[in-house]
Amino acid sequence: MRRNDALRTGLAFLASVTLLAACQSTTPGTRPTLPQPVPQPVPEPALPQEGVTTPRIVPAPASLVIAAGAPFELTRASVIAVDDNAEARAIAETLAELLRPAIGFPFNVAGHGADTARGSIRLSLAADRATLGDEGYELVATSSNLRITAYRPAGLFRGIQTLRQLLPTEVESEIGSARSVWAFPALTIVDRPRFAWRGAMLDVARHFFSVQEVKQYIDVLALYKLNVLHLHLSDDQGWRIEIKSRPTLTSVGAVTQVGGGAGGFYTQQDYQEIVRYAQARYITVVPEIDMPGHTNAALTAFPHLSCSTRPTAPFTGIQVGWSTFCVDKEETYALVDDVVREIAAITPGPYFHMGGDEVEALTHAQYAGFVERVQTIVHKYGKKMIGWEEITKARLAPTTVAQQWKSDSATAALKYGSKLVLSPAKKVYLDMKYTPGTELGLTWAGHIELRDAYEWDPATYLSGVSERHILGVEAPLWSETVRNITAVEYMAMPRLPAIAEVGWSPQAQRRWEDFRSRLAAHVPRWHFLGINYYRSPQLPW
Ligand code: TNX
Repeated sequence: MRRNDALRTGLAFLASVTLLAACQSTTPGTRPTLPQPVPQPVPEPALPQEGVTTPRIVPAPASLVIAAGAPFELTRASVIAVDDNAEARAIAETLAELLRPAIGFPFNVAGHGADTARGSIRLSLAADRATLGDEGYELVATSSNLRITAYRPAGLFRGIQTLRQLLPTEVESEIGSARSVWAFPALTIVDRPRFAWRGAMLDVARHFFSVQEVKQYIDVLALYKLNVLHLHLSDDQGWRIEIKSRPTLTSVGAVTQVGGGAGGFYTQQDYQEIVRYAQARYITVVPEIDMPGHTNAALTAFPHLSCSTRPTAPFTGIQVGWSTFCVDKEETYALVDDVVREIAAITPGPYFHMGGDEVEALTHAQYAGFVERVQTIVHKYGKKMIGWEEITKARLAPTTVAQQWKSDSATAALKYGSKLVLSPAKKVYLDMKYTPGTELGLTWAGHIELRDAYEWDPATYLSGVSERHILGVEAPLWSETVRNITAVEYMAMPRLPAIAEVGWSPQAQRRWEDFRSRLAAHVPRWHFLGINYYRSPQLPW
């Protein structure tokens, strides 16, 4: 017994040292030629190891230590015991609903203390674990049970995504699997995100996406622990959200899209359904109404507010920079007020995105004055403002966030005490082609293969911008060439999980060779989930 204990401790220590060594063995400028697998426990001869899966978690957890000894295994008697807390209970139900179809065990959700059966799972909220932060969790799996502890419910939700990835990929199947052993090595994971904002933006203006399609994208975000869905709700080609005080915005402004298709829009009820679906996955929706440029669709409804370089008419092309509100007309601000008020009222998240990009038809002073007035309106309705990096031409409030995308102009935000969200087009624009041969996508920021999206560090990307200035990272998917969710997934996968890891995992833990071997193990998961993807030659197939 004693010998065994010592052996276990020794092996756990060895495992963590090996993991560290795997992370540190690369000399600058050289790359390991072999994938660095997560260390495996030495199997104890008496125990069946067949069917035990190796942890391949994306994004990589902050710390993972494999313990010696028998693996954790789900059994027919496994229950999910949970605190007496409505949110924790809902998360337990979500987990049970994920596990039941494939595994076929009952997975009863029960009160705390009901976790005596071998292979049970306990979800607990711990008021004394503030160091885990809002989204962190600890997952401890032993041969007898598994416990996920978090400070906040969001941490429990992130923790069950890890549990899901620890289990064999067939767990994603909706029909019973033939597999009989659902096990993974005993281990301890302590994990929390590097950045508070880990986002994905979907452009529903250039092409419109149904509520169902947006939910499908949210499912992908949830699996990779992303926590912001930024919806680009208006652009020259279409206005995509109902504004009850301004019905023509949608009756006139939503009738088409790039290429001339039918377009469409979300009723406020549709939008709230998306918000609730995201909320249940601890994802914040950030609505964007792009202005003063990119406003042709709104201007087809209100032509007298147009100071554009061409007459307003439905637009189905992809050229940018030519449309603008007349920023010197008071009626423009009445429209903005109505829009911000109505959207703020149905948006529980703290942010309203005002766009602000690519305005070529205004003077510097006109543009800056407009941004400052919109900022006041956003504050009036209780939201913080975010805008593309161009907004740094204006005087910003310290709570305003600038979203970097093309240059270092965003750094001007720092003098106001504002923070940055980094979306460098060369790294994270999911609408860029992977290679010259990619059928979909644009090329203005270059080609972005998986490795390009993975290998960069937000804290060293812009000179003068360090970790503390950065709220997080976000991957935009502009939809000029992307017409449906299958195409969205083709452009997002596998790059989105790479960017999710950039935002979540400690920089010192990130190694390309290790990442690509972990991510390759997720592809069968995507097959079960019906997620489309680009077969990047950079993944070890
Ligand atoms: C630039 S990024 C834009 C979008 C386009 C995108 C295409 C940004 C703030 N503006 O209007 O859709 O390029 O990649």
